[in-house]
Order: sequence, then C-alpha cells, then structure tokens
Amino acid sequence: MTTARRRLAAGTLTVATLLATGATAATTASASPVHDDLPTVSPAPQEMHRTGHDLRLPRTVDVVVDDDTDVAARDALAEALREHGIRTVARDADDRGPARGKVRVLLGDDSRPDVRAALGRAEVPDHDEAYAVRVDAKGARGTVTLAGHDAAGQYYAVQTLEQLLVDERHGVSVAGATVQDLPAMPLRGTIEGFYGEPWTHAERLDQLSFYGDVKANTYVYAPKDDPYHREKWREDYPAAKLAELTELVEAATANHVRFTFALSPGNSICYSSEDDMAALERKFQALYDAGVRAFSVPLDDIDYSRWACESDQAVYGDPSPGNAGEAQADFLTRVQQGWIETHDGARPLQMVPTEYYNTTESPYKAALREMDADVVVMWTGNDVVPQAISVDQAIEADTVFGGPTFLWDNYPVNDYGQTSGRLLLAPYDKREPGLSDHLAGIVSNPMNQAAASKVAVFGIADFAWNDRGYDRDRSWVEAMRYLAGDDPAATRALLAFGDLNHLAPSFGDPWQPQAPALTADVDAFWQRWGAGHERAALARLRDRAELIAVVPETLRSADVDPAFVADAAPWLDATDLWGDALVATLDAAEADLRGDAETRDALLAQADASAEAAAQVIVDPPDNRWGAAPVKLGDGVLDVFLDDLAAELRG
Ligand code: LOG
Repeated sequence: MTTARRRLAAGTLTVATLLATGATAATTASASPVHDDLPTVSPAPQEMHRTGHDLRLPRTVDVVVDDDTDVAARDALAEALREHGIRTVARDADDRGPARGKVRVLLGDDSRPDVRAALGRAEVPDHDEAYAVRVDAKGARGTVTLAGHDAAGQYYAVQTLEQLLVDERHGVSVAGATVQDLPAMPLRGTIEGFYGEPWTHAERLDQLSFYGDVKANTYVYAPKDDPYHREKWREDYPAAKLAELTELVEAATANHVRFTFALSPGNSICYSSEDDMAALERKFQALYDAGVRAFSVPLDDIDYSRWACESDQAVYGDPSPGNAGEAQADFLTRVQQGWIETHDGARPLQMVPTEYYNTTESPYKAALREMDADVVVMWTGNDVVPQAISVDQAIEADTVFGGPTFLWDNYPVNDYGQTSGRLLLAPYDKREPGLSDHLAGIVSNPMNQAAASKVAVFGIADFAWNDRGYDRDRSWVEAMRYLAGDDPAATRALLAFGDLNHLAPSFGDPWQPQAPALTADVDAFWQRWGAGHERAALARLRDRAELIAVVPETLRSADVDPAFVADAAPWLDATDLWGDALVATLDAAEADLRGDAETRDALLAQADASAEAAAQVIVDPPDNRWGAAPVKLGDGVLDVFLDDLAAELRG
C-alpha cells in the first residue's frame, strides 16, 4: 500500500561537501551547518544547543508515559527506536518503583511533574504545537525528555529526537542537545489543488506520513479533477470513495495532519439558493461524520461575470465582480456562522477568492472584506506563479483581503503549459524571511507526481516552520538525504539530478534558473579552455559528467524512496542518455588534444546519437494535463554545451 516510511536520520554528511555537487559555487560558501556539531534537524528548530555529552542508548530503554501522552507520539517513538535496534518498555509516570533501565525517555505534556522537573532550565514555549527536548547524560545513565505544549508538540518532539539519533560503530547515541521549538506559521503543508489525474490513494497515504516527518500539519483535499469536488459538488460521494476518504482522515490524524476537505461549487452554485446551501452542508456533514474538522470552499478559476440562477440576479443585481464578491461573502459568512460554528471542533472555514492572484484593490475584494472575519482567505502571491513573495506583498494582501492570508503557493505544481515535460526539483526559494509575521500559513500546490514533489514540499515545510532560519541550500541537501535514506552516494546523485531539473517556470519568465551547478562548471570549463588549460578544463568537468552518467544507476540501486524513483523514471532515462553524450564529448575533446582525429570524430558521432536519443525520450504519464511531451532536462545548458564543444572540436 504505502511505500516504506522514509527516515530523517541524523546526517553524516555536511552541507558543504554535498553542495558542491548540486548547487552553485557561489552558494556553497554561505552554507554551513548552523548547530555546531549537532546533527542537522529539519525543519530547522528555533533553538537548539549542545548542552552535554551524547547519551549512549542501551538495548532497552524505559519510556515513561501517562494517560495524556499522545498515542501517535508514543507509537512514533517506539518505531523510531526499534529501527535502531532498541526495545522500549512502557512505564507509568505514577509508578514510583525503582528505575529498571539505565536510560529513561519521558514523553508527555509539559505540565506533568516528572517531565517538568527533568526539563531543568529548558522550557516548552507557550505556543500551539511547541515542544522541548532535553538530553541529559550522566555516564552510562541518562534521561531524554520529550515535552509537548500539546499532543502535536509531543509528536514533534519525537520527530526531532529521531534526527538526534546517531548510529555509531558500537551502538546508538542521542546527541547531547537541548531543543526549544515552535512553528512560526500555524498552517503548513500542501493543497492537492492541481488539474489532471488526482493522486492515488496510496500516494496520499505516503504523503501523509511524509508530512508527519517534516512537521507539516495541513493537507487540503482539492483535486480539480475529482468530479465530486467540483463539477458534481452537490452529489454524495459513492460509499467506496467515502470509505477511502475516511481512511485518509485517519492516516492524517495519526500523523498530526489536518485533513481539510474542500468543496468547489463556483461553476454552478446559486448563492441565494437554500437548496444549494443545504447541498453544501450535506456534503460537509458526510465528511464531518468521517472525522474531518477543517473545511474549505475554493472559488478560484470560475467565471464571476455571470450568475448561475435568476434569483442571484434578483438579489444581487447585474453580474459584476463586485456583486459576485457580495454573493460569495454572504454565502461563506452563512457557512461559517451557521455550519462551522455549530460543529464541535470545526476549524475556521478557509476559502480561495476568485481574484486570488494579486493585491490590487477592486470592487470584488472590497465586497469580500465584508465576509465573517474568521474565514481564512487564500492568496497565491502576486501572480498565479509569482517570481518571488515579499513581506510587503503579504502586508498588502492582509490589507486588501482583510486579515492574515493563507498562501497557496503554486510550486512545484506542473499542470500548466510552461511546465510541459518538466519535473520541478529546485529548492523552495525567493520567499522573504519575516513572512510568518503576516501569513496564516503556507501550503504547496504540488506536482501530479506526488513523491517527486517531496523535494519542494520538504523546503516549504521547513520555511513555514522557521522562515527566519530557513537556508535553501541546507534544506535542499536535507530533502535529498531524506529521500536517499541517508546514503551519501544517492544523496549526491539526487543533488546532481535536482540540478538538471532546477528550472521553475512561471506564466512569464522562469523564476528559478536551469542547472545552476552545471552552468557554473561549464563557465569554469570555458574559462580554462580559453586560457589554454584544456586538459585542466576537461579534468574538472569530467567529475560532473561522470556523476551525471551514473545518476540513474545510483538511484535505482540504492535505498532511495521507490515512489520518487518511479515518478522520475522518464527523466532518469533521459539523464542516462545525456550523461553518455557528455562523457563521449569530453572523450572526443581528449582525443582531439592527442591529435587523434579519427577517434574524436567517432566519439562525436556517438555523442550525437546519444543526445538525439535523449531528445526523443517522451514523458507520457497518464496524469499530466499537458499529455505526451519530450522530457526537458538541463535544457539550455547541457544541450548548448555539447553543441558548443562539438563545434569547437570540429573547427
Ligand atoms: C489554479 C490551480 C492550478 C494553478 C497552476 C489556483 C488558486 N488555482 O490559474 O488549480 O494548479 O493555477 O496551473 C490555477 O492557483 N489557476
């Protein structure tokens, strides 16, 4: 069903050594691990320090819990330790008997007396989802305290502990850290909001467990091509589909993720119709009964220059954006006040405005501001796919939409024409630190390829947790290490592969460049070559050529997330061929330097054939809207370099 749960184990690789393979030379210098000699934890904690020696774990540890201990946190802790070969024995916090084992792990609410005492001077911040971890080693004995402000905080303490476990030759240790941590943004995660084949049930289950790993708490279910979400919004889900959704809600809860159900009635709704209100409430009720406590009404990509019924014309007047805003505001205020507020535990309603892509004042937005202030309004930045998002823009959005907005970030979604043939693997970038002061949260709209989206989503979860501590390079390396199951060679291969899939398009110019690391290497090549150091030029570029050439084999043979490898299959096939073309071209250059024209020409012909075959690799997943398309990989960099060098050699 789901693929194996990936682990964020303690890293053995540093950013600096890895980035050389994936990122530009310019960014390498600035990337250093922030927390001295402690393992890297993602999302980056607000505060983490070494406060003592590492604690060696015996084969069995006592886990001290009480009735308020979060069950998901407890399960996650037992599983994490089991994966390192350590058995756990549950002990009740009230049990005053003598300590049996050498190491105790206290897991629970920060109000528990034993937890509070063991925390010493460390404190759990007074904030939703906050937690603290303290590792206290006294020789071979010790205590690990995992304290949460609430159940989610306990769960996140465990996620952090897992990354503090260090496998050593003779056993497992916990790094001697104290962590005090909280999320900068309340809502973090994804919105499955793209066009094209929705994710499969198995993909969604895999995602939910991944979100738990990266402390993301939100999954908005809004697939444009689920007919019951949009076109047939009034109709009940068939029983089998509802059973599937129920299973997702349970999986979400087990990972401290809020399954958020979205219904998108905007193409046919009659805002003034009691029947339509009843239809929406019936649909929400079915999901509420399945355990859902968060709801959304996206009204993006609808025509607001016409009414769907005569009664809207009678109530609101001629169709216009301003009148549409008024009708939407009335309707959603009624949903918030009449339904959400009468349903126990339901969170404030979320909505996507029809003008979601700018902060320009308009009659529509003015009317929408009259909506109940508790309704959370989404916004995609200034543009559907913005070049960047600044704090000033978020402040404008707050003003024009009437409250902190919830960012629907259209990255790495690849359902629009400019993304045809592309996998979007660049790190999350160009969002200004400080956005957490003005946003309710961020969700990524991901790719049709669920597992391949993890690279970007990892960064988004990291940024949303701690925008001021976010480092795109570190986060990117950590994302790849996570997917690689901590395997150094596979991590390097993923970074090189990510570099070739780095271009992030928009509806205008790309907002992230293609292959920055390869570009830097190619520039350096031509500099050396132009200065007459041809052999040095070739030797340096050969390292990258050989790295690229083995990417597919490395990723397919290592313990890399199999769903990622499956998603990336056509791009890996193309990498194989482009890698061959690059190596053959460099070999041709060497033959040329030796004066062996015959070998040179044979190798250039071989490179041509590989490049031609690479250009013919088609991605034809059934799930992308753009249909069959040639795979784009390193385009504008790798192909251009091969042409340029071949032209140089052929004179
Ligand atoms: C859609 C979204 C789509 C995305 C990219 C929003 C709010 N809505 O232009 O479903 O995946 O652009 O194509 C959109 O972004 N409309």
